[in-house]
Amino acid sequence: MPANLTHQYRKAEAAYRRATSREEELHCLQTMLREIPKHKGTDKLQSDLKRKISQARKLVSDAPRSAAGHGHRRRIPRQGAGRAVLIGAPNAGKSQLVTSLTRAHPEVAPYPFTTQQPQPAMMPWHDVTVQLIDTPPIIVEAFDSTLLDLIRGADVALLVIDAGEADGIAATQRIIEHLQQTKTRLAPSSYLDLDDLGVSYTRTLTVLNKCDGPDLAQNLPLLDAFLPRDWERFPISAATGEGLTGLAEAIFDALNVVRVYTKLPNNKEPDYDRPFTIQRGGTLVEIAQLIHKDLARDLKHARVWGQHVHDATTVSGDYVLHDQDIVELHI
Ligand SMILES: Nc1nc2c(ncn2[C@@H]2O[C@H](COP(=O)(O)OP(=O)(O)OP(=O)(O)O)[C@@H](O)[C@H]2O)c(=O)[nH]1
Ligand SMILES: [Mg+2]
Repeated sequence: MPANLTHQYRKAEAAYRRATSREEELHCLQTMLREIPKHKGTDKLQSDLKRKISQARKLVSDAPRSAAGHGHRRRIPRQGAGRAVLIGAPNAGKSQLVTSLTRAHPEVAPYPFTTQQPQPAMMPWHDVTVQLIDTPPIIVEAFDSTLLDLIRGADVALLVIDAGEADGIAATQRIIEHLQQTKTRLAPSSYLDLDDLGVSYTRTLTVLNKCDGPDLAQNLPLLDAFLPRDWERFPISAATGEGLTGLAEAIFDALNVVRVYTKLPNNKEPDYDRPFTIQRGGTLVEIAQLIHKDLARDLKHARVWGQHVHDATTVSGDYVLHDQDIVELHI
C-alpha cells in the first residue's frame, strides 16, 4: 500500500465511505484523485479512481433526478464528534449498552428481535458527544443489507457479543464471516481496499458484554478460535456499568478526531463549552473553514496554546492541530 497518502486524501476517502448520494460519491472520488500523490507507486490507484469516477458519472447522469440518491438509505443525520454503530447477534445487549452510555431509553428485553429499526442516541464524553446507533440484530440467514450502509458510513463499529453464551459467540463468528463475503467488512482499522476501491473496512471494537456472568473465562477460547488478536477487545457489563468508562474513551479515540477550542483576540478564555472537532491531522485552515469560509480565505495567522506548543505560539494556516489546542485566529 502506498504509505504516503496525505491527510487530504484520507479525509476524502472517509467522506466517500459515508457518502449518502451518488453525487456525493462522485465528488469525493474526484477529490481523492486530485489529492493522491502522483508517482509510480500510485499509478494503479489513480487508474482505479479514474474508472470509478467514470462509473459514478454515468450513474449520476442515468439516474432520474428524484432517485439520484441511494433510495434505500434511510438517512440518520450525523451529529456530534462522530458516529459509532452497534451491531451484533440477537439479545447481545446492544440496546442495554446504548441505555447505559446515553440518556436514551431504547427497549431492552430478555428475548431476541427487540430492536426493529436503527435508532440514534448521543453519548456524552467529556466536553463532546458521540452519536451511537442501535440496530436490529443480525441474522445471517435473513440478512438485512441496509445495515451495510450504516456500517460503512460509521467511524467505528461496536461488535457487541453476549460473551456469557457459547451461542452468542458462535453467532458473532457467523456475522463476521458473512460480512467478509460483502463489500462492507469489519477490521481493526478503517480503510478502502486499494486493490478494489469498492471494498470498505470499518474499524471495529469487539465488546464482550455480560462479563458479570460466570462463563466469560470458559468462553474466551471459543472467541480466540476465530477472532484475530489485533481486534481490540473490551470486556464490559452493560448492566452493571463495568468497563464502560474505558469503552467510551476507546470509542472517542477510534473516531480519530481532535478537539479544538477557539478564542477571540480580546477574550481571556476560549469557548470551552463547544469545541470544534476535526479529523486528526487536520490544520488550522480547516477550523477557520468550519467557522466561516471568508475567515479561511482571510486568515493571516493564529496564536496557539496547548500541550504540544509553547503558550501563544504564532502559527500559519498549515499548522497541524492537536487534541485540546486553543486557537486565536487573526485576519
Ligand atoms: N447479565 C447481563 N445481562 C445483560 C447485560 N446486557 C444486557 N443484558 C440483558 O440481555 C437481554 C437483551 O438485552 P438487549 O439490550 O435488549 O439486547 P439487544 O442486543 O439489543 O437485542 P435485540 O434488540 O434483540 O438485538 C436483556 O434481558 C438485558 O437485560 C449485561 O451486561 N449483563
Ligand atoms: Mg436491541
